[in-house]
Amino acid sequence: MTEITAPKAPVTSDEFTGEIREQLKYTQGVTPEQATAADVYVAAAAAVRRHLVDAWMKTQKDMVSGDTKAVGYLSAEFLMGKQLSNALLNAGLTEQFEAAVKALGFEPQQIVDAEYEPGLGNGGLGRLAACYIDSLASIGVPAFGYGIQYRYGIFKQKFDDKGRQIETPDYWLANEEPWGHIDYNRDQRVSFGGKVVEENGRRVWKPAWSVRAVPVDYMVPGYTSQRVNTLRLWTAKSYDEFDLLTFNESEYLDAVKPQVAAENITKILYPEDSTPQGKALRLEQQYFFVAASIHDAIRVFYPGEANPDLTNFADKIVFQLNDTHPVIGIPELMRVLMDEHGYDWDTAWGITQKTFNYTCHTLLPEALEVWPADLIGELLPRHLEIIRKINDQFVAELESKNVAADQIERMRIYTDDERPSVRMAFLASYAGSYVNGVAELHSELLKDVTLKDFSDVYPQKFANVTNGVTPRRFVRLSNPRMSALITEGLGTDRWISDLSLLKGLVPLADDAEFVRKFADVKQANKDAFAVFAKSHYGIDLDSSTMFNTMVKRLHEYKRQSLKILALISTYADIKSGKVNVDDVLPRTVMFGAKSAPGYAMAKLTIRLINNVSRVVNNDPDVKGKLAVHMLPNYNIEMAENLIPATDLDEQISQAGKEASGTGNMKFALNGALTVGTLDGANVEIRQLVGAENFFLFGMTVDEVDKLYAEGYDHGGSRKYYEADPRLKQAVDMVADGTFSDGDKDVYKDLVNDWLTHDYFMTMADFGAYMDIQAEIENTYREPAKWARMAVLNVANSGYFSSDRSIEDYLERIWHTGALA
Ligand code: 26W
Repeated sequence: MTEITAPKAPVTSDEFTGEIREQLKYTQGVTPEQATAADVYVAAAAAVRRHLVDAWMKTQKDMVSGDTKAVGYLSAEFLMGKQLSNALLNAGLTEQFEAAVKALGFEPQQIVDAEYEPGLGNGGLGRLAACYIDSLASIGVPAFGYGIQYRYGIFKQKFDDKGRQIETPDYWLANEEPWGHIDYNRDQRVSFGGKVVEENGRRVWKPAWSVRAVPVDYMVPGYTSQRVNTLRLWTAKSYDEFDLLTFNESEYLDAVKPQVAAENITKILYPEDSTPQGKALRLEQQYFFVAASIHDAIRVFYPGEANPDLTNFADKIVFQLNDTHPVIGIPELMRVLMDEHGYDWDTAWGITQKTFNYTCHTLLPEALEVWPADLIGELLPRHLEIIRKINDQFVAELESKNVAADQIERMRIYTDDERPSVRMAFLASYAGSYVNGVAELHSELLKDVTLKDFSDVYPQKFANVTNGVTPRRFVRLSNPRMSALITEGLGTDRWISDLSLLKGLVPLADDAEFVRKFADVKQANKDAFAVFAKSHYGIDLDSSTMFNTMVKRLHEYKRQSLKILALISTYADIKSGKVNVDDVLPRTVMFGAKSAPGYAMAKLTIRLINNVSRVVNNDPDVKGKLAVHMLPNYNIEMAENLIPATDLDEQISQAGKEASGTGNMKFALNGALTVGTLDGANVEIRQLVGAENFFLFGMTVDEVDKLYAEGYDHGGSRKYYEADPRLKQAVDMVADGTFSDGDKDVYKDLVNDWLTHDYFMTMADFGAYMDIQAEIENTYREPAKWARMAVLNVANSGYFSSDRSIEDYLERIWHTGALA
């Protein structure tokens, strides 16, 4: 007998149909006959929301009245994906919904498709935040996600006739958005500019202009926990004319200009991923949401108190800083405690240190935000004073610990050169209680390299929490066929809230019948994706070929170039007859990747992939053997459809560059095998699923360092090009115009980089990458063996649930837990 723990329906199908009809009639004003799929979507969303309200209110009440510390997850990005299916699952209303929409004359998929995906994040960091708030709610930890409701999310990606990326605006709020509730009655004032004056021996900030921060609240329902948390995204509104008149004459003109532009603060998500822009507007965004959130937390936890005792603030809420983007919250809390609540420096410092922790999500030094001090001084003069004082205190502390002068110089939060700047990662590392990396290797490298000076002085601050992904969205919802098989195999569906139970599938890897069913599920998912690809992208996929996927942001360190060069090489070998076409394993290679709009090399790589795709897919010589597609606009919906349909996943970053990766976890959990380097969480995936069930290739971090030391990036790559005819041929084909109608200029920057610089060592790892392909193909030719390996990947990947990550945060960093 199968144990079912999924939430039970609170109402019958007929009752739920009635609730949707009520919404249609009384809120939307349409009859069921008039209702379109979009109407029914809005009505269903409102109806399911009503079922979550009681648990939402109870969670808030218990959070404030109880003594369980809450978590405030401060993040500039929350990449949530569509909400309806997740809300229905957690409310126990999926079947009722399906029956209801059929009764109204629709197919469930039509209604789900009517939702527009919000894109309020760039990639891994934003999606991780979304997984974490799902897990916090599912475990029952009281929590707020605090962020920004951008009016334009990540751009929509199209390709022009030359294969170039075209960005178009993502106006996701063009139609009714039924999930967010804008709460004008819980607004906050956020101020900027002006100056700091001395009044009665105190420093007093006289800002020049203010913005109204209005919260938009999203319910975050837990799975089977009866808890519903809040995602509070702030939107900027300008105050009215009356408010402007309170400024004195001389400041009026200065005041009015930004006031008019106030709403621009939350207008757009910066599409930059890993290279900070240093733009004033971005700092405004960061301060805007963090200042509003800190004031909001005080309002929530000290309701109605004019003079709250904030000495216990860190017992009420702990703030997790999701990368450096919210780090300006540190001087803000200091300012609030001192200037608004009258605490002295030391008391404020003690509270602040206990309240904040910092997660670093990168290893690229250029991705660590550094703000020019004069910019901070212009926008936030009081904060700059506080930062400088923190720096002075820090330097004094280091001196008292006898830290060497040159090390102190390297560690300064406020640099003392001719153009002083503020290093946000250093500020966070000093001011917070804990600093964590996002995978074991990454945390080690943070300690040994990126933040070595800090870990030497403050070793007890450094922790690891390996990333995770929510099994609700990325297994249960995205892969219903495999989920049903897992539940059948385990005899329970409890794995959805305790993913370590997947271990129970290990013995089934030796059960031929189970493995066959597993392979059938994969095939059905591939067939379904072919249908999806036809309707969404107009392309024909052959689902009898191996589906080989590489989806992630386009970045040189992730090495999409390595994959495309390998592909070109295979193509050339088939064309030249070097390999017999009958010996080629049929493959469909799919890429999905957005490039930052200003990242020339990444954009050129997209153009190359599109043109390789054009040439290969139109070449009758390789038909049925090799197909390449660059799928446009990679987003959560595409991930949910493509990952369960993938046989082979590419995680081929240069060792020591990918902090963790989370796509890698989603693929392993959905029964794809990984070809990957020893980087980020690949290391842990390989350890857990077993080296024999993972296709490892390429240099290690130490080998990479050794090559750099030999001067690789100053001409070292050419040696590899000269030595390996496969590599030479592939590079030459890009250079000679094979993929640009004979135009040798199009890819010359790319080719030139490969041959003279190649910072991420694509050339050096090419040989190893080609060699592993033979092993991959031989394994794939034994379907039962491949499927068995895939089963073992699923069975041993339970560790990568974001529930486990959150448990680790609770134990190692937050020191709190679930509500009673
Ligand atoms: C504006 C500058 C900027 C923007 C974004 C700097 C840095 C970032 C992020 C840290 C980039 C990011 O998304 N990092 C990814 O975080 C994931 C979640 O921890 C990891 O799995 C990825 O390895 C890491 O690249």
